[in-house]
Amino acid sequence: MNRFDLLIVDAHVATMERGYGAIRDAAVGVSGDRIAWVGPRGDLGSDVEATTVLSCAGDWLLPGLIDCHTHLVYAGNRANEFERRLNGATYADIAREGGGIAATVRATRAASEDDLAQESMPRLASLASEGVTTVEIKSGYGLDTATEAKQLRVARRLGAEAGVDVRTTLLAAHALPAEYAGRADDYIDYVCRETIPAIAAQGLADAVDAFCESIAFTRAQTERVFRAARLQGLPVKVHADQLSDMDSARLAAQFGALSADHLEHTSDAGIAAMAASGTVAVVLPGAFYALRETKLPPITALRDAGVPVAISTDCNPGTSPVTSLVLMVSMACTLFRLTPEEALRGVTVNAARALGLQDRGVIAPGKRADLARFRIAEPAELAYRIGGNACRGVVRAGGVGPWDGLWKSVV
Ligand code: DI6
Ligand code: FE
Repeated sequence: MNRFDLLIVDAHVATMERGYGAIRDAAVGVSGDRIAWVGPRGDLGSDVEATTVLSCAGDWLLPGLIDCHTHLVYAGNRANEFERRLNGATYADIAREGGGIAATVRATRAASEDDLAQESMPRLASLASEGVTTVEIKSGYGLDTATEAKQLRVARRLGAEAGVDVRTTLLAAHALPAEYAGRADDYIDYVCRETIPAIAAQGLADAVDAFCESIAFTRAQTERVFRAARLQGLPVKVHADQLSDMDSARLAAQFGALSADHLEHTSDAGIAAMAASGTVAVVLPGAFYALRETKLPPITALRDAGVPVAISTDCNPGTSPVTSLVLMVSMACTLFRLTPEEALRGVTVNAARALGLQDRGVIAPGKRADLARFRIAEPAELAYRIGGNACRGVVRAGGVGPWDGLWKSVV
């Protein structure tokens, strides 16, 4: 007798275990917050009982989607800068004039925790409505310990309120705050001696990140941040080689980083080092698009080296004001030439890996029961569509979220 708390039938399943891992006319059994069974419906037999049975009405079930890189907790917006960039100003010009990240820092420092939560919740809700069940949220718009902590608390709170599993990342090394103008090493001292230990002591961060770039922090400063994170037992990530080759992907690999993100200017040496360390490459089509970048991330070299590739929204007010992960799947195929299979693995199994999570990203026995239901004829359709929302239901850690159509029965 197979006994489940939840049984989902009339479904096609893409397990993402190998390739798509497609099983047509499948069923998924859930016990507690874990997947207990997945396979062809016929293999389940008739000797089965379930507290709740849900029909997918012929839709596809994928692992709950994972957005592994966002900055979605912030105040204000920067539409004015986007207009200025279209009129010829560069991102770096605007940053040098005290705009850019600094503008969002001013607004975020001034906002109360409630205001920050209220402004940011629609961004998380938009991702959740698309079948996203895990989201990484970075700080980085406070640039002082108190405001970084405020951002991270709001991130955790939003997750609890939206029923989405939020992983938090401390990104105090995002930009140089005005009060440290011309004193970047002093600021990094402060981040390493005060901010990282204080945030770690409060248990507010699951990882530490840094922006290693000519308009942000040097390779040596980034290395100091990594060492301070390691002292607190926190894994690291880096915004690497986005606007120039800072050799920061190789630095990330040297520290066994979970991921190196952006990578438009990463060298072959950086890619080889990532392949050796198992560091995941996170590519960000939204920032590439909004900055009207022309240098593509080295997808072929990453693929040939066997580096796992993940995709995310990089949701932020400056370079990627987007709250659709599925649109990023489409753009990663069209702009970066990932295959639809690679792109969907980029928001499931590889995205989980970029967050150091082994318990999700695939549909397999023992894994967290995060599932997303899509009204599509085949998995590639999620990459083929531009816009629109094909999600028809989610299950989060075994709990049924919004679900289209009738519950089949309660027995
Ligand atoms: N790289 C980016 O593209 C964002 N942060 C980073 O390190 C930009 C963030 C912003 O402009 O607000
Ligand atoms: Fe980012």
